[in-house]
Amino acid sequence: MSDKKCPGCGVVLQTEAPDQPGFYQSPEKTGTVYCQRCFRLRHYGQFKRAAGGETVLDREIQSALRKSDLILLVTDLFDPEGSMPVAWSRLFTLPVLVVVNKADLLPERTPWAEMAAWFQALWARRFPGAELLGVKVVSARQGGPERLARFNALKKELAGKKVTVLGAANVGKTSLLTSLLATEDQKRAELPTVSRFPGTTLGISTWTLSSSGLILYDTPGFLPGGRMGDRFAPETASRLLPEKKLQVKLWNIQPDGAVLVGGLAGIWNQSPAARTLVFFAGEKTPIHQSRGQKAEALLTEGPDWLRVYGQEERPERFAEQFFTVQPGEDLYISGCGWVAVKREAARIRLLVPPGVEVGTRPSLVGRREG
Ligand SMILES: Nc1nc2c(ncn2[C@@H]2O[C@H](COP(=O)(O)OP(=O)(O)OP(=O)(O)O)[C@@H](O)[C@H]2O)c(=O)[nH]1
Ligand SMILES: [Mg+2]
Repeated sequence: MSDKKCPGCGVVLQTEAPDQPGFYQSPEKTGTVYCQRCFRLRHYGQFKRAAGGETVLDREIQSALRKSDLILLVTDLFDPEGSMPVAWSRLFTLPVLVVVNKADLLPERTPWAEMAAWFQALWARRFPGAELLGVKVVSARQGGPERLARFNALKKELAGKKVTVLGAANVGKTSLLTSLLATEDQKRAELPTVSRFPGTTLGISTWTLSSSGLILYDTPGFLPGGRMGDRFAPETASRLLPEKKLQVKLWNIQPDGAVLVGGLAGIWNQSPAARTLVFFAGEKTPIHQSRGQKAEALLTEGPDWLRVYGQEERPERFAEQFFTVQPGEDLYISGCGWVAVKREAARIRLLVPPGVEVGTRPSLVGRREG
């Protein structure tokens, strides 16, 4: 068997087992060969979840880390906590450059630079012992001349280094790598596969940017488990993520008023008076106002117009938690969105499927209006 890898997903190509990763059909084919799974994903948007090989993955990642000078940790602006889980401190055996991706999702007037300080503070809270080289805010989706300038600057900063690109699934590691490759003059016949589904990249692939002597190892994303999408099928996970913009709704919620998010989260105002709350979610996630018991019944029932999950994925139960959220703070629901509280502190009752990470934090956007 050859050890040639699929340039799309990084697994070793093979012609024997059609249901295993790396399978391709035309052994006589020369030039660029993608595996069948990448071919179908690239051409028809059809995604097949690959059986997990976590131990192999861990071993491969450790071997990439041993060859590297630094880690480029890709994080998702939409889900800072979900893309920086505390358990990852064991991986940070090298200096880490944090790249905050998907900055294009920010509301127009929000300066990108604010995000760097915000993520740096989150890093300090989560990984106090690890070495942080800096925080860069980028968008692999951004167009125009600014994009090239940003990625050229990043490339320059990494010049001559060997870098492992790490992060949670779907944060845009491969998109970022592709953006760096696009700064090179020479056009490549082979490019890695990017998709809206978590679990696209399956093995480690090595990419060299010869103009700057930069070597990048792209890696498969981890499923941290605390993100809402990690608990559902890839289609549902993908539907929860904003693609082009954040959905933002500012509402005055009466006492016992509730807001339901995608049939997956219920947020009740349990303060003695109305509260101004701002809801942030992906643009495909329905956000619906309701009240008291009726809201709870709707959440459990999950009618078609409310739910983002598939019929067979209905959560068996929801866990109840209570929070007092101060003005200038968010209540975040990892991988699903967040609620910002304005003017007065709000007492909130929250229902989400068990295991989803939730908590309060300094507001991510619009702090000065708080
Ligand atoms: N809005 C927005 N979407 C992005 C950006 N970068 C990547 N995406 C989208 O995020 C999704 C995941 O991108 P990938 O590059 O495949 O993510 P990954 O981290 O390599 O994912 P795995 O290989 O599954 O670990 C795709 O739908 C991308 O188009 C960005 O800067 N902005
Ligand atoms: Mg990838």
